Amino acid sequence: MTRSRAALLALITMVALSPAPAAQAADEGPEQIVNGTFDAGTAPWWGTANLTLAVDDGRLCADIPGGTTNPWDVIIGQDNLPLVAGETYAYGFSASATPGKVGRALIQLPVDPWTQYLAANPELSVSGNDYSYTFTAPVSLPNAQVAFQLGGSAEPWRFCMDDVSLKGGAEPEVYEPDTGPRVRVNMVGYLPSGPKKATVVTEATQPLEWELKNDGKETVAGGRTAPKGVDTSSGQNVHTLDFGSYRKPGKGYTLTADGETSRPFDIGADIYDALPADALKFYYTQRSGIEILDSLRPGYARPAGHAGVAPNQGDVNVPCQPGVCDYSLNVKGGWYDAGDHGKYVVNGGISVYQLMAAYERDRAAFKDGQLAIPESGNGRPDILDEARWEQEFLLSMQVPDGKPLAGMAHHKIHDQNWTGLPLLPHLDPQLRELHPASTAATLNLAATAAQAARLYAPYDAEFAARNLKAARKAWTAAKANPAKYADPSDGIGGGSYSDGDVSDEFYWAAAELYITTGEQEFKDFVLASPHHTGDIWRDRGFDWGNTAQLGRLDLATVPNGLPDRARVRQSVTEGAEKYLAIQRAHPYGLPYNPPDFDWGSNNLVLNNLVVLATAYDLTGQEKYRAAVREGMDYLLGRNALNQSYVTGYGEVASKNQHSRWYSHQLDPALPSPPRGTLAGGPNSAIQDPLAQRLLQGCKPQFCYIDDIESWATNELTINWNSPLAWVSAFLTDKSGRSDCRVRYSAHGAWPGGFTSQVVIENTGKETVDGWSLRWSFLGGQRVRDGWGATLTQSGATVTAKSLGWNGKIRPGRSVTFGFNGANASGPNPAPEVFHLNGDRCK
Ligand code: 9MR
Repeated sequence: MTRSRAALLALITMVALSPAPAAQAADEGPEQIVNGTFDAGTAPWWGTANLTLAVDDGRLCADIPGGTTNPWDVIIGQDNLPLVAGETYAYGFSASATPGKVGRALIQLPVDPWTQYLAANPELSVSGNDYSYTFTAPVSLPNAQVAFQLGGSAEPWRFCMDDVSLKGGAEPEVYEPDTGPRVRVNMVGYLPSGPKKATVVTEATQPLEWELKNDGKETVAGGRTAPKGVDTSSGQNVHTLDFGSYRKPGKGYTLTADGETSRPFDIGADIYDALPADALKFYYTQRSGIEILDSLRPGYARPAGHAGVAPNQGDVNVPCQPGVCDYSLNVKGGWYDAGDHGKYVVNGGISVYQLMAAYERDRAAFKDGQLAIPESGNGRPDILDEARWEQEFLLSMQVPDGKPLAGMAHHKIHDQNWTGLPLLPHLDPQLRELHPASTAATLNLAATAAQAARLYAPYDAEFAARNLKAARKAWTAAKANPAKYADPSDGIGGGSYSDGDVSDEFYWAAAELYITTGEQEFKDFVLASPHHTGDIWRDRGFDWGNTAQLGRLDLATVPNGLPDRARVRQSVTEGAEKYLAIQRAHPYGLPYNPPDFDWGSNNLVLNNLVVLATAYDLTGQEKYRAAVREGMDYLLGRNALNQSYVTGYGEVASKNQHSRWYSHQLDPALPSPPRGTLAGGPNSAIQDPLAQRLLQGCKPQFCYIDDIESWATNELTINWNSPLAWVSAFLTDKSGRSDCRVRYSAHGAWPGGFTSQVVIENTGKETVDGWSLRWSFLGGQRVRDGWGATLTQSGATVTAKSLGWNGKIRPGRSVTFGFNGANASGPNPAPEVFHLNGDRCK
């Protein structure tokens, strides 16, 4: 609010649609405008693309461009004001114009036919006046719009306003989420051999009886709950119940306790089987620069976005922001980041990394044809084709040779101004711009390109080599420009993704470059980095701005020659122990529990599950796998809101995530987000106006609303679906642990080739009768010919099968086979993970 406001009460233009007493009553009603005093900046006020809103001396001011034709060519507004039919409202504001002008003040329907409930033409003066009006709402509406139409002037002028107030009507709606039955379960289900826990919201302080019923309503198990007191993340008094000993697969189970019956759930080994592909299919409909085909995604077809066809202005020839560079780049393709049309190298990086990491964890799980994408059937795993769509974009963001900062990567490319919803990508008319190069973006490129270099080597040597070259160039450029930070205030038209500490990105990039090349420079850098030995396992989880964990996880799991590798692997289990302790103390089984939940908290939960899952991969200890399984329960319904955060999974699931093209909530002709889309989830900071209106004072788990307008709690993004894909692939990994030990040794090497010997030892008590041993090569190694086994190779995955005479391995005995192979360039490290007859050797 301005402190220098004239006390003068000027002549008031009245549109009095109701008698004075009602006006007084309305005046005393609740305030409907959010931040009408601009004490909290300009949000949630918006302006048309030709405006920059700013707070000046406590008022909202803007320079109004000249040369426009219609009043609506320049607008400042606020959305989502609730109106109640028959109620009278008092509307007021103060405003000034330099030079004086007549403005247009409207309260209206926010969409065609733009019905106006109040329309006034205030005469604005240089010294400023106060204006007030009353009107009676003819309809009830959850989302009326306050608009100041300021266009139509040949000359530019300056507009300022303050103390915008709309009072009256019903008390602002007290939002009460429908949380359904008080017994909270994973609505998708439980794995037969996994933990099975539920949470009961109750006032009881003593243990309660519980019953598990099958779909025939027969009680099949029972017990007593464990009171846990008040949970800080929800403010609820809760009990937990454990029915883990019941393992019989079936559909439609329910749990009853305290007179409440949970929503139904299944018990089955296959409950997550479709989730990895669904989580990954999301990326195709996020693609930029390519037509989305109805034949591949029924209901989601749309023309190519930003492919150089009007009204799009990009992305084939994108200039820099003024003063940033003197060239333009073709940066077509990639994935749209989220519900916006922006494409960001920081964030694209962690997303594509996690897809490639899921593949690197278990190559055999990912096949050609799984994702129904245009590249399906090309003989390469679809997950690599999908990741490549983004990786090609990241490569295109590198500053060309011969230009200042060559080798660095532009931080991002997006619209000049924020656009409204809905807006299909191909209809976006905004100017797109390249933003300055940043060290963080450059290191994201170096890391993912180094990772791509090794993963694509078996499929496409040219692409692998192109990535390695780009990675080296990016690394050198980042070393030369180690502190070029993205501007945190560069958040108009796109997110800022700024990060003032890139030492973790340096570590991640060095780790990937070292794993891929084995070279001393990267090894030295890794060993000297504080992130190599520090406790990097933050409670809040890793994310786009905290990436040291990505390097540490890969150094632990991907074969490499680090001298302290055992310690690195051990450090992952230390992180896992931390998350396990948080989960065990949490009555909703959540391995994440800061006092305030972060933006995108669901992805942080998943990233903590990635650490737990990696600890299981490294140690085979069941407690870590059980923790991953239990953590998933939270995302699929065992939570304070009793809802699943994955579209299409569970009886009540997020379906209105913030997006400009899956905008079904705003336009029934458009689709909802696809099955398998993760919502960002509870966010204590509730930055968007809808959440601010409805969720004020929320306990962390309640800071969420499944509404398209809630961009702070309910967006979808490429870096949130990526850990969902990773974790769900882990959950569907059916391989157990097998009593075997494999010794893989090099018996000879020559330029371009090698001979390996493999010994399989049966460390168990049962005779193995017929064996099949599977592993993956890290480099581009190829098996040529072998002895003692039938060897086949598909991409990076090699399978060795016993012959008639050596199929039996008795307890304590071993068999040996060998082969000649061809090397690719690079270190070609020996494999470390072996599966015997489908189960991983301990
Ligand atoms: O996910 C990002 C979150 O960590 C930040 O706190 C937030 C504010 O900078 O931005 C989020 O990212 C958004 C990005 O800036 C623009 N595209 C949508 C992203 C998800 O909301």
